[in-house]
Amino acid sequence: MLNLHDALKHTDIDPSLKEVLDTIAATCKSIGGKLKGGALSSVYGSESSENIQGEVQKKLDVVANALLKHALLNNRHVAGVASEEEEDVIGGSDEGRYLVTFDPLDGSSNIDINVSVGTIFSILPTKTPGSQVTMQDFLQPGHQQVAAGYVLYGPAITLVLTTGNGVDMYALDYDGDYYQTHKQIQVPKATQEFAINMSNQRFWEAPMQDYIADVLQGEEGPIGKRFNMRWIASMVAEIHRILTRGGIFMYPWDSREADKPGKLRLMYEGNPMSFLVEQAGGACSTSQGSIMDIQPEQIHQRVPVIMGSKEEVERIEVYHQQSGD
Ligand code: AHM
Ligand code: MG
Repeated sequence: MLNLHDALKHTDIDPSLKEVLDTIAATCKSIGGKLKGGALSSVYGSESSENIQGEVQKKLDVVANALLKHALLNNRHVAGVASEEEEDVIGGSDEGRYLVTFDPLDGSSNIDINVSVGTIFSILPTKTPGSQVTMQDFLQPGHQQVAAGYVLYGPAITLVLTTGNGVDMYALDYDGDYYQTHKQIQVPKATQEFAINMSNQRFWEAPMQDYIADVLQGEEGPIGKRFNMRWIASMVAEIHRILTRGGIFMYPWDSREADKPGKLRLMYEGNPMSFLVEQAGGACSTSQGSIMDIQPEQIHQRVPVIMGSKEEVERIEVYHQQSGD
């Protein structure tokens, strides 16, 4: 079976980008090792600190962030990093050609209960090689990404990657190497499975409320088919399910906090997951248009997210267009 290193060797991507991907893959192996140790690794529980998002940090959020930051800043091809857990961007090598943004441990509420979590990453080109990076350098729309992926720490540790030429999956074997298990995966166009946190229903906009109400009516409603629902509260696990068997994942705009249009972050979650889903033939939307077309204004900006099987994403966009919202 082809390991990650050899699989990347057979592509025509820039060798320095391959080295960045190798660094991420190796670091995620260490993060996965800590998770596998569970309570024995002393990584359960929370820190007394809050991150820039105003969320209490889990111990493993801090550990995973430190591991990725250290490894990437020691890679000479990395010009800078931005993390969901860091207030500011951090400059790296002057000769670096790549910027890496990451959510070191997504789905943190699942750490202490031993349910799947993941690391999400996005790689952007440096616009100003040779000079110290600034926040501005990172503020590129998602369609500029040169690579994106995640590592799912589930029953198997799985790396899912795109470099803009489809989506491939790798599983971490006992020998410590990632081996390719799936090539060019495709999200089925139609689905009967949806994922949304229903407890936020009353805070959604009217078209989202209408769509879910119709979904819940099943074959007797206007959509005319019966749906199943899943909610793991771990975006990596939800997107992995969707890449594997189809479905739709939504964290839409809600009115809970005026300054947060949705919970998820554009640079660490919205863009990399959109790149993967679109590369696998799925669709992604804010409900008003493409996530990857958004010109970011802030590194930690939030975005409403609707992604997965194309037919269903398009249907939700129609609900919004018809209401004018
Ligand atoms: P995190 O990056 O702080 O872990 O938050 C992101 C996670 C997503 O993985 C998941 O889809 C969502 O938060 C779950 O949120 P909620 O607890 O509101 O259902
Ligand atoms: Mg996250």
